[in-house]
Amino acid sequence: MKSQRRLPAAQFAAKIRAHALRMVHISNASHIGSSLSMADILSVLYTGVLRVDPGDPDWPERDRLIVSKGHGAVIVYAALAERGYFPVEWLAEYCKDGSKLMGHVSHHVPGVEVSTGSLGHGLPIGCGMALAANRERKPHRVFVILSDGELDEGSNWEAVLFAPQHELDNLVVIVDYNKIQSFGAVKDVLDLDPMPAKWDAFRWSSLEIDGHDLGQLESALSRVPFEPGKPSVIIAHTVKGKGVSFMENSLVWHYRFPDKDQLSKALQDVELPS
Ligand SMILES: Cc1ncc(C[n+]2csc(CCOP(=O)(O)OP(=O)(O)O)c2C)c(N)n1
Ligand SMILES: [Mg+2]
Repeated sequence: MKSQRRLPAAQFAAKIRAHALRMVHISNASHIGSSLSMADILSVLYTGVLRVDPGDPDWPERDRLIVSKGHGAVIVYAALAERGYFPVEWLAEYCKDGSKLMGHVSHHVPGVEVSTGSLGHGLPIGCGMALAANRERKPHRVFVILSDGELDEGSNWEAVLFAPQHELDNLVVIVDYNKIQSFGAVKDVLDLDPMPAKWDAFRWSSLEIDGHDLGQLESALSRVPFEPGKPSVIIAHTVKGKGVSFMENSLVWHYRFPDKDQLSKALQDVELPS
């Protein structure tokens, strides 16, 4: 496996937030709040946790990452570009006719394992991949990022039931628990609390963390599985729109895209202090 240039997670996160903001501005696309919400999770995964080789995206022993909330495509593509899977220049073509980068996460893009966007499919697929790896005695892990509103889909709960039965301790779920879905607060649409108790009752090993604290993310992700023989779930408390003052915890930025002035303000917000 070739060695790759790695940026520290904070610097990586600032870069991908800025890319994502420019991408939705250029393409008039939605889901910037959703994307900013998982920027820190993706940054920690790609700067230290995932055993992958961007020079050989199909390396059989690579860890698999499924971003089930495929509407957050801009931040996924930005992370893949910054990690070296394809040129950063591709990002400017996001969502344009003929572009390699389609609106939702697509497996035609180097580094993407599974096309997602229709919510509720990432975890069932991840269970299958983890089961196959165990049966074939392969060492790779399977990581799945779920959104909270996505957990309204019943298919997730079949998979949550399935994974402990098959002792899939090579499977790690990260729930991007930002408390907002497309048209309202999660607690008003379909309340998920108490979250850890639900997963524990299904015989997963759970951990609650601040999903924007890079140290907590690194520590949690570096010690999976939490218990041998059990799948792990990290319930990451996050903020929709994290990093941009006027987007944080705001429902409208699920669909809205920034105009020129808003983009320039947002880019200042996400810049790291020098
Ligand atoms: C099966 C399915 N139904 C509906 C949608 C439309 N949709 C796109 S994003 C979204 C919900 C977003 O809320 P959440 O899952 O909490 O994700 P967040 O953006 O907060 O990360 C919905 C319902 C979809 N993509 N798939
Ligand atoms: Mg949400």
